[in-house]
Formats: sequence, structure tokens, C-alpha cells
Amino acid sequence: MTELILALDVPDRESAVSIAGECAQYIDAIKIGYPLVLSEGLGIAGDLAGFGLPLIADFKVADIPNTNRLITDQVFRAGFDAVICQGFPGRDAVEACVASAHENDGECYVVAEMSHPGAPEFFHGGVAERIAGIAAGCGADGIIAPATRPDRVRALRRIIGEKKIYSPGVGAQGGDPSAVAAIVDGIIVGRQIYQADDPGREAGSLSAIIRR
Ligand code: OMP
Repeated sequence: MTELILALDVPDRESAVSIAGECAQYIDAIKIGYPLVLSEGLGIAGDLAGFGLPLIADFKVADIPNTNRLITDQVFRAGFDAVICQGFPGRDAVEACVASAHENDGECYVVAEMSHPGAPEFFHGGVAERIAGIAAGCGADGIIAPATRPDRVRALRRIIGEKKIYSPGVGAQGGDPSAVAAIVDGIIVGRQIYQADDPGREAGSLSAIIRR
């Protein structure tokens, strides 16, 4: 089953809790990143824990191994279930995140290729394939790959096999959920849901599209 992951990039606790509540029955996880954590603090994980959904910390951790480890330990101490890191800092940096995640019974996802228009400036010429190879070799739980480029998702699937692919870029960034639903394990959707007049209904419609 393809999961629906809500990217809760709203700037305040009240909106976050309210939107999460409206969408909870249609989604499989909540992804939280800098916009919400910088305004409300890591304690937002506790505020959202009551929905019983996995919480993914999208900090795109991208530092040296020791700093990655320190950051990732804090993420799990705060109650998150998974973390997203960048792969370009190299194998040892990714390994530090994976080790922290697994020691904390959590998961680690590695950005292999990004979804925005500028991404191919650097994610080209086999870079994403190499990052996906590092992710697989380090025992990461999966990768992030762009719903805006389904052909790239297919190429990266060949490298990571049955590990998970979570795919952002649907809706506001132009990606079509039905073009990737069958080849990924989950789609990550933010604005299309949280900016909708009725976020719950929007999440329900998307969930029906990706699960049919
Ligand atoms: P919307 O474009 O509003 O649906 O949000 C997409 C979410 O996925 C945001 O939280 C982004 O930070 C995140 N994201 C991307 O859009 N592209 C990527 O390549 C990687 C991510 C991510 O790691 O989640």
C-alpha cells in the first residue's frame, strides 16, 4: 500500500495540531521540518504524538559524522520516529544518522535526488545513483526521490531494490500522484493539503487516488 505522508510545514502549533487532526484518518505519517520546529521547538513532536502516527523529522541533516550524530540523537530523544538526512556529505556522515536511528528503534531516510527545478544542477551525472548506493550500503531504511521526475524514481528504484522510496513534489510542485503512486512506498504532500479549504477532504481524495 502506498502511504500518504503529510508535510506539516505550517508555522504554528495551533494550525499544526488542527490540520493533523483533520487529516489523521487519511494519512500514514506526519513529516515535520524547520518551519514548524524553528517556531515551536522540538516539543512539537509531543504535541502531535496523540494522533498515533509516525513522526518524521525532516532536517535534511548534512554535516560531519559527529555533528550528524548529535543532531540525530536529539531528534529521537524528542520523540520522532524517523529522520531525513542528505546523502551528499558522504558515507560516514550517512552512517552516523543511520546508527543513531537504529539504536533508537527509529528509521533513517536519505535524500537521493531533490524535487525542485534547480535540483538537476547538482543531482545529475550519476550523483543520485551514487547517493542511493550509499543509502543502501549503509542500511538506511529508504531514500527520498522526486515525484516531479518519475523516470528518476524508476532509475533509483533499480539501485535500492525493496528499500522504501518516499516521494515529494506532488501538487504544488507539479508532480502527479497517479504517475508515481505505483512505484513508490509513500508520497509526501504539503501545500496541496494544508493550504486546502478542507485539508481533511483533500487528504482523503489523495489517499483514494494513491491507493486505488
Ligand atoms: P509541498 O511542495 O508543499 O507538497 O511540500 C513538499 C515537502 O517535501 C516539503 O516539506 C519539502 O521540504 C519536502 N521535500 C521536497 O519538497 N523535495 C525534496 O526533494 C525533498 C523533500 C523532503 O526531504 O521531504
